[in-house]
Amino acid sequence: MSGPPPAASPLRIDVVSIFPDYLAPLRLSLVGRAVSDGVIDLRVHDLRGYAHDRHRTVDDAPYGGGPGMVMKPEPWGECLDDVLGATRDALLVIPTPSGTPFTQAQAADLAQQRRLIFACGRYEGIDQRVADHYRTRLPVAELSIGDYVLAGGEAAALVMIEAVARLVPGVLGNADSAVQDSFAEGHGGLLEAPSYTRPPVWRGLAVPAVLQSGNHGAVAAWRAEQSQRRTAANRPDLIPPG
Ligand code: JAH
Repeated sequence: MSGPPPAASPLRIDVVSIFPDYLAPLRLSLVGRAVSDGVIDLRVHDLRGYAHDRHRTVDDAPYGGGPGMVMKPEPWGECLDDVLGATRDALLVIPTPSGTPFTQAQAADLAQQRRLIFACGRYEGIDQRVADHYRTRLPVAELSIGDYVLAGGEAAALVMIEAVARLVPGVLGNADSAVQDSFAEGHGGLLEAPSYTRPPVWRGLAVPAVLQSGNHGAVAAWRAEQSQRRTAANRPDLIPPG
């Protein structure tokens, strides 16, 4: 079947990693279809291709001592210079547990960019001079997807790219756009009410009667109450101070 025509100006996403195969899931599902359709121009780069020695070394011991290894700046500089070319019209994203929080609002911001470059570190992270140098050439965002430490930035990049991609025009179908709108509004910053589908009774558990009543006002009121209860129970930090 013929898909939609390629986007006039696709969002270009470059990802740099020493494990380029880690980004293979970006060829699947929703993001994969956007790539196949030309709505997203995805390019994955192997940082090791920019190492110089026979062992393709990309790491070294940390100045000041301490455990683990740090990614050397030179391969990153040569790789990012190559990926960037002459452009400053890009945002460089560095996933790191020391970054500012990645939120839905951040995802919406990233979806407005023409180009995103994800620099995925491993070991104890990338020599800080890489972020500091590129900040003199283009916007750089050191972003955290949550308060836990991963083995590298790749899994965080997958998360951020999926969250961004579904906000890019032409990635979701029309049916899903409405869903996206309701999430964007975020129920006034509260969690979603639970969802149900057929059958009406499953393993003795009934779908709440109000959802089958056809009374749209009653459904909306029930969902608002469920949102409030769930948010209070699971995310009290999201409840506005009263
Ligand atoms: C770990 C480079 N916020 C989640 C997150 C993001 C990145 C990393 N860890 C956690 C990470 C090691 C090296 C990045």
